[in-house]
Amino acid sequence: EEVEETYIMIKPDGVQRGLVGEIISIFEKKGFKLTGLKLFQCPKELAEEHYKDLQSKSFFPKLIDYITSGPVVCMAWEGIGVVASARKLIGATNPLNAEPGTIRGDLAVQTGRNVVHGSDSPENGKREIDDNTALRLHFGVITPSVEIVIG
Ligand code: DAT
Ligand code: MG
Repeated sequence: EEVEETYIMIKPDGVQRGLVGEIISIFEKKGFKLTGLKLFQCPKELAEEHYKDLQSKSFFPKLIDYITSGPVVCMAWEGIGVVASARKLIGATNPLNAEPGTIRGDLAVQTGRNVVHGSDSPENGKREIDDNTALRLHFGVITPSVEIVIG
């Protein structure tokens, strides 16, 4: 049980449907720590880099069109076991297979409109937040946590 970071992205449909607050709230209530947040129009090249593992899939062009179709909310969340836990909170890739109580299970129907992305491993979490030069450049806003000391 290690402190990890995961990259969570609310996809264009989630932003357009006004689900940003609800989705952020799920991770906040679980107890994870928000360490970075940005509303961002993803350029095509960055979307292709983000999903490069899926390059050979037939749905790849549609996936890129979808992700670049409107602003996304890019977030970094930190906590013990946050990568796997966030994947559980998000639910299965196909929302019709996602359990009720999960984000995709409750809020989505189509795989191609599944509202939210979450890193699938601590390594990819790190890559998606830190190691990817383009993402870091655009994400840019990750700030060290601020400690408020009273008294
Ligand atoms: P996940 O987002 O659950 O990690 P993934 O990494 O396998 O799933 O795929 C990334 C995204 O690509 C997924 O959220 C939606 C899209 N996608 C995956 N499989 C698909 C398919 N069979 N048809 C259409 N879109 C698909
Ligand atoms: Mg994935």
